[in-house]
Amino acid sequence: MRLFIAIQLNDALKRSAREVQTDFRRLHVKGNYIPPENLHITLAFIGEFGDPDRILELMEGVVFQPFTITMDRIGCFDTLWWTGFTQSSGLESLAGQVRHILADTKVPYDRSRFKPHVTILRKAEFTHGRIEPVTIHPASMTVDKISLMQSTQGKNGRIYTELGSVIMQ
Ligand code: 2AM
Repeated sequence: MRLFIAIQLNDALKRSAREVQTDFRRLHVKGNYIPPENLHITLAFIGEFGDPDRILELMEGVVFQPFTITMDRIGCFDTLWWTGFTQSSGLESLAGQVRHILADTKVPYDRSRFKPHVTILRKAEFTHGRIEPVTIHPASMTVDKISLMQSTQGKNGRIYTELGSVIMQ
């Protein structure tokens, strides 16, 4: 099964991301708009792995103090558009810790550098010229949970299912 470890967004962040998507639509930008239930921050992408319980067990070893993140920017990697965050040492060290635990136990994961972002639109196509949304209503949330997610292909796109999570007090 296709697995990744992620932070799920609270409603305020989902709302703010949706507003940016609405702005893209108003600017006649075509593409794959990510539905609200699929919005997340990936900490580590594992990919095909047969033993989710093993990953959940490893996640139990992650320890962090809950911290606040603020989503306040928009950017792109080529045709993939995202919303991003005020630099957060909490986020960096959480991703670092998750990845260390996977590396230490030889669980393969995508080693590309961690770039905290929420993908909101893939394969963007500017049909009326390249005018980009620039405003985002900053939104914050407390990160106190990490989730093991399974990605499957549904009829109308990817379905992400939370297989389990670890919550910090
Ligand atoms: P993306 O949104 O920037 O593409 C599920 O695919 C999640 O894992 C997405 O958030 C995706 O990021 C992320 N991811 C990271 N590395 C990936 C990879 N090598 N293949 C697919 N998804 C990856």
